[in-house]
Amino acid sequence: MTVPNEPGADFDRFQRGENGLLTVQQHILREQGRSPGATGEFSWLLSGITLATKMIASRVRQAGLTDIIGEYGRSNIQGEKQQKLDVYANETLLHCLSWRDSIGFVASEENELPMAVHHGSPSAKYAVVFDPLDGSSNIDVNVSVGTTFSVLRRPDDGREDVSAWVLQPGKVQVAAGYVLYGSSTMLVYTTGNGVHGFTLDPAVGAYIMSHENIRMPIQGGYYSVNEAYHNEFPEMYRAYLDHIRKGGLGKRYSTRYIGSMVADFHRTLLKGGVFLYPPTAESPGGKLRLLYEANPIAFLAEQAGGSATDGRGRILDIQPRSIHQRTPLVVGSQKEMEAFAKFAGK
Ligand code: AHM
Ligand code: MG
Repeated sequence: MTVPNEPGADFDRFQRGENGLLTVQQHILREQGRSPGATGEFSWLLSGITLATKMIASRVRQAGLTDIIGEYGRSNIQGEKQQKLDVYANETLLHCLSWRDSIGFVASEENELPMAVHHGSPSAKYAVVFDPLDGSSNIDVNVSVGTTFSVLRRPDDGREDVSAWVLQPGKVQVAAGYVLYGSSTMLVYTTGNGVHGFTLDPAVGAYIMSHENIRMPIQGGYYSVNEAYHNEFPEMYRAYLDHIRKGGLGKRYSTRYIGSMVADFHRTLLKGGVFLYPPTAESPGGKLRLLYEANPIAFLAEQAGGSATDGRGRILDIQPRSIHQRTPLVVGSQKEMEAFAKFAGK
């Protein structure tokens, strides 16, 4: 028996998510449908990230109840003490991504070297780099943490070494994003076609579209930097911050600094403003990692109408030399970034 469509029924509106029920998986499929020849591999890859981050979110939510708070007893490659949740988050992402045969290599903040997944296979088309739990020193005090990720395409020049796969400038990222484990859990991602935000509905276990096509305000009202290091910042950063404090951007600013880059950036993305992690005496090359922290954040910022620099040039133009390379980072709205460029002599 055939069931005729009700006359006038507009089923497209369901696919457009106009009923407020578009999941991230549906959104990825819809985005993918725009590129001819898309095979579905990419949405399967991203579903590895969404699955892993839902598992991480669940652990983060139970942090005070289970024996998951505190140090793991080892340090990572950066010499930083690993938290138990860092280890859980890393292993969960590695586990979920290892099932995706479109992935050739993965690289994590928590592992010294990238890991080969299916790189020998002709169907392996992507490398994924991530920080499994950014800002994890905040876990013990119930403050937001996040996961950042960046997806890169297999080099098309036949080079099969891991450096060629992973050490690519941010401007060629295929997709990037973060998950913020905050008062709610949110996934924010881009594939170069705008920035979209999804909130995890814990009752159904799905990320539901909550922020479509996020645009950063042209100017915000917050600057975000670790003021304790002020005297160590290079002169141009100190002069820029003084300029903001003295009302040089035409309004009174407040300061906000959470100490979790994902959370500090998320506020900057939605409310505008500027987030800075300049060079310091302890980290003269900056603290944040280029490949899996600065690059995804810079890609998102540019897609939302902002920009990101290392104080010398565009973050996304930097050719990485090593996997855990650090960089200074200044990211924010148009007006704040234009003012910074003047102080940076650009
Ligand atoms: P992590 O990857 O080891 O967690 O370190 C990165 C974090 C960022 O989330 C945050 O912006 C920065 O470190 C805070 O550092 P500081 O305490 O020096 O201000
Ligand atoms: Mg980290």
